Amino acid sequence: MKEENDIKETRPEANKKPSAEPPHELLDLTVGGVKKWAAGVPGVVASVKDLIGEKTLLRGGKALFKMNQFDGFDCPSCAWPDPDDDRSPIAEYCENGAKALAEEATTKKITADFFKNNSVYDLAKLTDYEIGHLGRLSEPVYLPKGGTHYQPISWDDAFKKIAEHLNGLASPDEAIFYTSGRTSNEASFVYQLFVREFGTNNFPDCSNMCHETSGFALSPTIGIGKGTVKLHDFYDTDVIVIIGQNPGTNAPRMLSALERGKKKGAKIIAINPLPEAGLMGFRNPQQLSGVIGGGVNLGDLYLPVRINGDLALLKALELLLLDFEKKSPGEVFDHEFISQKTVGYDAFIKQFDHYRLDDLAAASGVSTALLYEAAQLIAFKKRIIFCWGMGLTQQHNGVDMIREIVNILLLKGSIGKPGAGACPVRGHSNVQGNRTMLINHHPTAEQLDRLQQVFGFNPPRTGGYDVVNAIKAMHAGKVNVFFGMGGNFLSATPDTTYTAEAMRKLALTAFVSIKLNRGHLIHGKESLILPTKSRSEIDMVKGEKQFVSTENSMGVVEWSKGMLKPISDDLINETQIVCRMARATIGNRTVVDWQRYHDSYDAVRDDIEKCIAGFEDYNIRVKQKGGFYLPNAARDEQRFAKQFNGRAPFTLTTVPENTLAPDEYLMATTRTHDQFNTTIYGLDDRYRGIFNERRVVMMNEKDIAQAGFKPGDKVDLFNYDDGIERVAPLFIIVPYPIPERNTMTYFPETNVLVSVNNVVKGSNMPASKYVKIKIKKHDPDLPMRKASTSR
Ligand SMILES: Nc1nc2c(c(=O)[nH]1)N[C@H]1C(S)=C(S)[C@@H](COP(=O)(O)OP(=O)(O)OC[C@H]3O[C@@H](n4cnc5c(=O)[nH]c(N)nc54)[C@H](O)[C@@H]3O)O[C@H]1N2
Ligand SMILES: Nc1nc2c(c(=O)[nH]1)N[C@H]1C(S)=C(S)[C@@H](COP(=O)(O)OP(=O)(O)OC[C@H]3O[C@@H](n4cnc5c(=O)[nH]c(N)nc54)[C@H](O)[C@@H]3O)O[C@H]1N2
Ligand SMILES: [Mo]
Repeated sequence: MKEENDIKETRPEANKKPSAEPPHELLDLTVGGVKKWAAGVPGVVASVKDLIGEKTLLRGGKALFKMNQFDGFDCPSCAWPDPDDDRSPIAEYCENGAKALAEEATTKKITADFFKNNSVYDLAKLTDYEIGHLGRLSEPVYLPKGGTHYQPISWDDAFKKIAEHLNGLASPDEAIFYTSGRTSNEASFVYQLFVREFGTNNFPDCSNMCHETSGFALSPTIGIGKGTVKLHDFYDTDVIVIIGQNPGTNAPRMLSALERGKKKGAKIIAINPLPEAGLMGFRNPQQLSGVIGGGVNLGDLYLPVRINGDLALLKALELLLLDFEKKSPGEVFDHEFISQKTVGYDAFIKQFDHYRLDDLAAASGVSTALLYEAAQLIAFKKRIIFCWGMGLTQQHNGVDMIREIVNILLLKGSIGKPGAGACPVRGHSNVQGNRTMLINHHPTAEQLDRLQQVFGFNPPRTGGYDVVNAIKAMHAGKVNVFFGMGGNFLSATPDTTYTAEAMRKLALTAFVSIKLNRGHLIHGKESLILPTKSRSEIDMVKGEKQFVSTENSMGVVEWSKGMLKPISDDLINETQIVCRMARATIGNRTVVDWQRYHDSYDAVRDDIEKCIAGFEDYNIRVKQKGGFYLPNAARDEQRFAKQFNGRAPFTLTTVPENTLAPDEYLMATTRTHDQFNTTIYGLDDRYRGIFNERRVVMMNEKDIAQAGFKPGDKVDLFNYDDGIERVAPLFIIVPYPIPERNTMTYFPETNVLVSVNNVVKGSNMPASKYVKIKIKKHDPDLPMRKASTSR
């Protein structure tokens, strides 16, 4: 697929282009012990310190106490739900929510003058941490063809440029409209409406790198691509399994729910190649006992699965459960549920004639003794919740893994009843809402019919590009315009060198954003950066304070009202950006009253209600305390897949053969405790005991010795997928309790190693947690991206 010169970009002659990667330079690593506790005093101290560090203590501090409150705004960090009833009067937030708020509440800002003094090339020499800490974007800027510096542009002229480019395309499918997961329901709805009226379904979105795998796995089995539990289910359950997810860092408020469940007797099983702090113990910062010590031991059982060993592990559990069932018929499996609510049970059970526990245990990397303990914890319990995250969704066979989880839930009848079910833990705070609002490259015919009935235009019927296909289409020259509603497409996506080439081929890139990021520096021939309001800021429209709404990980739609003064008077909210772009582009042929939406979000919500099921009386119910739940037939009625008359099928999967060459390792890319995706809050990964360095590769001690390395050695990482060499130079080896032949690194630094063709079967997501790498002693002659010298 790639040509020889595709890889040349990391060679010296290419250094004249702005760097698509953070500088290849090391800081000053220190290594402490792996932590066994999450949150507690250091968590709270770290969050307050962060706000002070951003000189925003007053601004941010005031806002913190409104975050996730009934009349406040939705935390911009993760999608974990807020309690339906009793929200902490002190604060319903966590350390990482506070960091996310500090990021956007900063009083620092970037003006057009700043861009005049700093070329795009020079800005790209900064680290991602430095770029993120330059401050908030405060006015629209434009990079002309051949230009080296972004320069000021009026909003009207910016929309005119976009309109010119879009209207000049040979086909609407030559434009791509990306969405990150912070965009509100209201802005998402008008966005997809404009893009569909313009004429394309090219909606790559961050779900295509996140939980697309979950949706793809769940829809055909349980009939809905979303989870089936409510927060309350965690408070009264028997077993919670957390597989491939790191709640202590990425959904810290989940720990309070685990703590509550645990106190009522729930057992927690953690399945992860790393003994993550949040899976082991928790000190609740919102309760006095958590602040002064105490704390709860969370994990009852930790299974150190090998990277990608999960399918074998889940099958081993099923095999053991079957054994228990044979010994105590009817006590382990829920036969009434199986016969009434499922199909395919006999074929499913039959497959186990061919599996041996020892083989499955060996493939999973977990001992038969530990597997037996896990099966025993589950076997005689009725209420089981499975939670999962990127550790599964970003595996090449992630769809199978999630369907295997569904198989277990079906065997146990543990779905669609209190204290039980499937819980994909979503990422971005409104990523689930974006999808519900039809930001989707493959909408269903019914969804499009509905749009047509309500609005009268004929929406495009052919599917559009997802993230991976968008990159390939841009690279192949089939696309000319990229519009990004938030996010950092370049740094979040795989195969950085290839993706950068793809972006550089475009005629126009336009990015709506609150902060500058590297993605804005790898641009098309012309480029626009359009600054918008953050969720915590007041949104006045025609003298009236507006609110938006979002949907959390458990399908609750709730309002969100900003309360901080916007950082600049020249910011336009996302809904109005879309309305003005629509008017500029299709104003003379549109059937939609964009001015109405521009002037009132109530009007947007009224029309959402007409188009999308579950939003009846939207404007009334969204104002109720705690919002409202969207319907979920799997959860509420045990009604599953339509094509099986409401039953759920068991799925037959196969255990993959994972062969590695003698000098190969599997690499999973993950987040530190100090980042939100590509936004780097700080340089520490406190719970993992790794400080002041991101270019590290975590390795098993035995592997380090066997390869002739020592802890602290400098190495280069290579990937050879598609027959080409990808290199990520200059990493430091950190010995870590991780299974042999497995390694862990941080993204976005190692995205350069992930082939655009290394995808999850079915969902077409990048398999960023299944990357084959080689590790070689650092070669000082390797061409490298140097950091800015002015620092
Ligand atoms: N503070 C903060 N919060 C966030 C984010 C953030 O970056 N920072 N990001 C948000 C977003 S968009 C998302 S999607 C979520 C992501 O939240 P998570 O799903 O927790 O994402 P990751 O940190 O990528 O990795 C999850 C875990 O997978 C494990 N893992 C890796 N490979 C395997 C494997 O083969 N098997 C198993 N069982 N486990 C494996 C890793 O050790 C890690 O503990 O968090 C959201 N919340
Ligand atoms: N190797 C590897 N790659 C991964 C992952 C991984 O685990 N490993 N995880 C993947 C996952 S799960 C995800 S979700 C993607 C994330 O992909 P994205 O969502 O594209 O990336 P983010 O880093 O979350 O986007 C951050 C940017 O969004 C902008 N922003 C923040 N708030 C707002 C707002 O309110 N409005 C607007 N318009 N802009 C805003 C800021 O300017 C910031 O620079 O990355 C994926 N990439
Ligand atoms: Mo995500």
